Amino acid sequence: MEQTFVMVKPDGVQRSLVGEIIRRIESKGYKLKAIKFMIISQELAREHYVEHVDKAFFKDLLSFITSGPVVAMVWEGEGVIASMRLLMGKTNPTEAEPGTIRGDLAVKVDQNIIHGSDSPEAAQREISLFFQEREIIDYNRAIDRWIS
Ligand code: IDP
Ligand code: MG
Repeated sequence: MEQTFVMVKPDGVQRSLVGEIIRRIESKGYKLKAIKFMIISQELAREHYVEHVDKAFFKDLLSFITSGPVVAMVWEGEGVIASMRLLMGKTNPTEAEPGTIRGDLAVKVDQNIIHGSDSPEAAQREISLFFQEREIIDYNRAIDRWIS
């Protein structure tokens, strides 16, 4: 079953939106596989955002993402990688549709409260950056037969 990496960024934690964000993903029907409350190191931040190393905003992005605790998670379900991107909404919250997490809860592109992997390759890479295999939990839910 497909898995993706999701993170409530430091602004989401500071704004007490962790529960609201998890509620939306849970309500959709996806299954929580791993979760960690942590402060990201400079090294991990660089590695996570390596695709943006040449961007003008890279330095600010690193200081932002390391500025406070985040909630790192693995979520599982059918089509979860692309679907999570839809639930999140566009990168720039001013362009994100109402009904999406960013569309409903954020305003600025550099404070857009949530990260989600953008492809199967990114999902695999990011999951293994943040989690060891033994931290990803296999379990059954009684409701799974109503969802997948
Ligand atoms: P994504 O988070 O929707 O995948 P990316 O293009 O991968 O968006 O960019 C990573 C993060 O970098 C964004 O979520 C946002 O926080 C930040 N970012 C992207 N573009 C800009 C920008 O133009 N100015 C400042 N920060 C940006
Ligand atoms: Mg991205």
